[in-house]
Amino acid sequence: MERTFLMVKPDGVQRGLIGEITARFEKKGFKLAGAKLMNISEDLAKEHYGEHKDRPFFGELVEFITSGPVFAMVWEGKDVIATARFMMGKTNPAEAAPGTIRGDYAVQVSNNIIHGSDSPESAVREIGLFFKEEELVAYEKSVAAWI
Ligand code: 3AN
Repeated sequence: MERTFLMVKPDGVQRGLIGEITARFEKKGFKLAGAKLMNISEDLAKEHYGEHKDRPFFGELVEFITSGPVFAMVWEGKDVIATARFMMGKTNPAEAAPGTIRGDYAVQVSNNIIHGSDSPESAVREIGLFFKEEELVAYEKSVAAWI
């Protein structure tokens, strides 16, 4: 079963959107495998966003993501990587469709509420950066047969 790494960013936590966001993925039919509220160190932020290190907004990005707690999660399910990205909406909230998380709750690209892995390789890398294997929980969910 596919896994992805999703994270409610500091703006989402401050605005009280953890419940609203996790509810969307639960109701969609995905299975939560791990979750924690945590502060991101500067080193972890730089590693996580390594692909953007030469972009002009890198400093701002690291400052923002370390500015307060984030809610890190691992979700499982069929095509969860692409489907979660679709549910998040486009990176720039101004272009994110209504009904998507960014389309409904965000205004600017620098504060766009949620992060989600963009490929299977990123998902493995990001899950490994944020979670130890023993923090992920394997269990049966009885509704799975219906989805
Ligand atoms: P996504 O988060 O949708 O995968 P990426 O990987 O292109 O988008 O960008 C990573 C993060 O960098 C975004 N979530 C956003 O917070 C930030 N970002 C992207 N473009 C800009 C920009 N032009 N100005 C400020 N921050 C940006």
